[in-house]
Amino acid sequence: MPDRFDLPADFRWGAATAAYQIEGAADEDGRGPSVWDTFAARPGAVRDGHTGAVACDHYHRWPEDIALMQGLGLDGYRFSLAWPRIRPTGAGPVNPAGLAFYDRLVDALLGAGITPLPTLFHWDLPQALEDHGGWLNRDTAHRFADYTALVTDRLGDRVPTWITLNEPFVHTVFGYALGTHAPGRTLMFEALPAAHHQLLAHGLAASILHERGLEAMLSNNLTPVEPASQDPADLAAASAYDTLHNRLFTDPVLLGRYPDLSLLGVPDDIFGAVRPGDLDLIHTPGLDGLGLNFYNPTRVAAPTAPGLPFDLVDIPEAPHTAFGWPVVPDALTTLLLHLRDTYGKALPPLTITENGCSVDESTTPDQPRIDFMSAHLDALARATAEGIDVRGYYTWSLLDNFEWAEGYHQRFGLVHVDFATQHRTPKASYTWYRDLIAAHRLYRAR
Ligand code: IFM
Repeated sequence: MPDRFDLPADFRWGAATAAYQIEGAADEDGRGPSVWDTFAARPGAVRDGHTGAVACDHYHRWPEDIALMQGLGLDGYRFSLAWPRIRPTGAGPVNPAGLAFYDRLVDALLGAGITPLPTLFHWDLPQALEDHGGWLNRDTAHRFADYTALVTDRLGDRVPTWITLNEPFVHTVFGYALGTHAPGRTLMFEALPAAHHQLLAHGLAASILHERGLEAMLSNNLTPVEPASQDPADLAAASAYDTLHNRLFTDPVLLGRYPDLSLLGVPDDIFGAVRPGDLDLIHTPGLDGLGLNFYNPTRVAAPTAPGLPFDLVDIPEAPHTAFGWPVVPDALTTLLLHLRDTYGKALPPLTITENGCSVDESTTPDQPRIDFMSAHLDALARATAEGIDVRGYYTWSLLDNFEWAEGYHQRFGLVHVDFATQHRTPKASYTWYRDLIAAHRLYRAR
């Protein structure tokens, strides 16, 4: 049975973070407010009133964090750029200090032999754009294109590959449909224009990247969906959920069309958001790589109450992470085989741009994270042995950080952060990952 040592010789080992989750320095050097600053200030929005105002103070401590990456022997580092640090109102003047921060970071990464893999948007929309409707406003897609152009003018000479958006599914559903993330809108299916406008933003940005000779990727949270039973009602519910979570975002980009949205009771033109030519703008630039953020599969049953066309149910036979997410490593192999079977030649090379788990370190040592990562990497190797082109693995996350509505309560890092002192302490999983990276290099070089 193939295992992680059978991953390809040129496989890229990485770690991932995101700006609002680690940078802090929310009011420094001209950064503008983001939707997450506003949301986190709302009483009850984030557990225990935590905010990203200081987070891991990475804005000041990045040299120490790059040294930690070097200690791991990483090939690549995935991080995100804070749009409100670079263009504080999303559309107005550029903030030179913001651009200069990322310029220094990129140079230092390259100096350390680590390839930067930036994400342009990881949920921290400038608040000024949200005040005009955020992703419900088509204009935001054009502002994103402007921002892509100005950032790549500055960094494109040193950074060859860019991820446009992180997890548009999660941002749409948690941020605009359910209101558990910023900007806290509760529009249910009427949130879906926000999905379309993000996809349009991706397409416009991908064209700009290609015009500059750069590569464009898109990262989404994908999940294999399993029906709770073979009952036709459960099968229909699973199909509806698969449409919402996976196909709504992947089909337009890879196939140039939306799936059948009538399963969700949503009109084909997504409440008038889809205009003639939009699907070409989304699809035609093509993708140089699809980023998969994988955490767990989803079991779905027929709805038990009016409202949504599905119920999400637990997978009780699986172990669970501290966050309560089921741990099913084989589901990663299933997902990768399913993507190949569904998209065939339209599927670009894949990269795991996030995978990891939170561990309750007050009661448990770090072993569950090591078990999680090793089992998922073995599952990945079983897919690459079947011929699926997976180029790299970026674990979530380098550091414990601000876990959105959970504040600092979920620890996903390979490095422990004491949020009172900002002291960083590598965990057992850090040493394990470092040794795995070194051993894989040696093994493949034989
Ligand atoms: O912390 C998040 C990240 O920002 C996006 N993907 C999932 C992670 C864990 O919830």
